[in-house]
Amino acid sequence: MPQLTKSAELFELAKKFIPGGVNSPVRAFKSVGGTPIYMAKGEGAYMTDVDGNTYLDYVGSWGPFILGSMQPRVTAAIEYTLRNIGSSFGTPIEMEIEIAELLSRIVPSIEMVRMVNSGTEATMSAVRLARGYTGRDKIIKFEGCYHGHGDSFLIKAGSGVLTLGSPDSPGVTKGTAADTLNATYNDIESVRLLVNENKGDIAAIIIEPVAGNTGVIPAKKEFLVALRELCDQEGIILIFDEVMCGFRVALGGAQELYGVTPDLTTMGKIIGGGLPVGAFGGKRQIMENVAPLGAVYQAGTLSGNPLALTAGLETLKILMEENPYPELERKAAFLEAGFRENMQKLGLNYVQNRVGSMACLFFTETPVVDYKSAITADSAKYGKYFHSMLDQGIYLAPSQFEAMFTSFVHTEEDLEKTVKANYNALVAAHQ
Ligand code: HOZ
Repeated sequence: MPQLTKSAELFELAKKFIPGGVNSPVRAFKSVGGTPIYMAKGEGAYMTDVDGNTYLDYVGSWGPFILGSMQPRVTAAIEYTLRNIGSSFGTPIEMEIEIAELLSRIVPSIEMVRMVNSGTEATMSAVRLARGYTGRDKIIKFEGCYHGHGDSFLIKAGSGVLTLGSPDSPGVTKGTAADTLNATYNDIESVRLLVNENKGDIAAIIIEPVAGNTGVIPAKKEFLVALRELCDQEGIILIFDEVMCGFRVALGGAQELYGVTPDLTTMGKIIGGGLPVGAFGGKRQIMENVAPLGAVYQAGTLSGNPLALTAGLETLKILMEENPYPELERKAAFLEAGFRENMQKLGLNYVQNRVGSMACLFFTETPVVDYKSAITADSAKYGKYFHSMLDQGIYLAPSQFEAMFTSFVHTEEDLEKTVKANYNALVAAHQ
């Protein structure tokens, strides 16, 4: 069991100056109990905390580290840019064209793209663009999907708000809440109903095509196809939020995997290679409405800064050159099979959802296809499971409703260790 003396001291100090002691809520460990662990160093698939304990990392900075932390080529490229180019100019730079061209080559829906600084900025901007383009106000999202912390999205949202058990946030105006309609994931009739009740008023439907913030919930292909058709019929902009699943479930994201092309796509995480980045892009006809070409305003002091672009570009180049996806699938499937075998031995039958290297073990026997089925999972059991894994040196997301990310640098030995730890943690969860 790790000694966490220094982490505990730092958390006490942090609470004096930072709300809840953290800069993003889930990492506060509120739903799993205990106090957060302060990390001192990350390398490959491992993190070491301030007390000197080392953990096998399945959070990967919440998604970006598909190639592991401090990937040597990415680190060298960042270092080169910092020493030879600079950290920010606030002017156009050539690298912006390189990444825009690359993204338009990789992601099926993208013809034009705008770089921003986070996934939240990307989704807020994409929805504003959809509203500006269509002249309509309302949007449809899905219960339990999380699209960052923009006001429009904090209605029945997933991720931290679901983890803390308050999926609606104070501070969102009644007007904004009224413009956000919530449908049921994987249920096209629930979407049709809202569209018919709000005929001609819906600007956009935004969805995580692999939901990753209510645990992991794959969309059914026929559901995405039906969404596409409905949007075409009704003149609604279909937005895929691929901040989490983009470049993760396939190089071209969920849209490549499912063969369904949205009008706009939001991106982040992997395309920042561990530095803060987001992007939104899509059909030229729509993107041409973004300022200064069009009237829909969007801007950012650090947007397109060379450091973040370098990290993203190098990550994308490695993904293109090495095609880690079959290997990632094999590794994540090994974990899934190992966990299933452990559960069989223990007479347990919990649900595992997985798309490529995004996975979730839900502490429920109810198939998880949407928000309502996801919240049948027993968070208290997950908390015990989480702490037992942690005691065995494995760092999972401190919430039942987040994804477990396997990376390219998890070794056979790491995976075997994880399967063994899973057995012990399943036992611990039931004591
Ligand atoms: N809410 C994000 C994960 N889905 C990030 C959480 C964090 O960085 O603490």
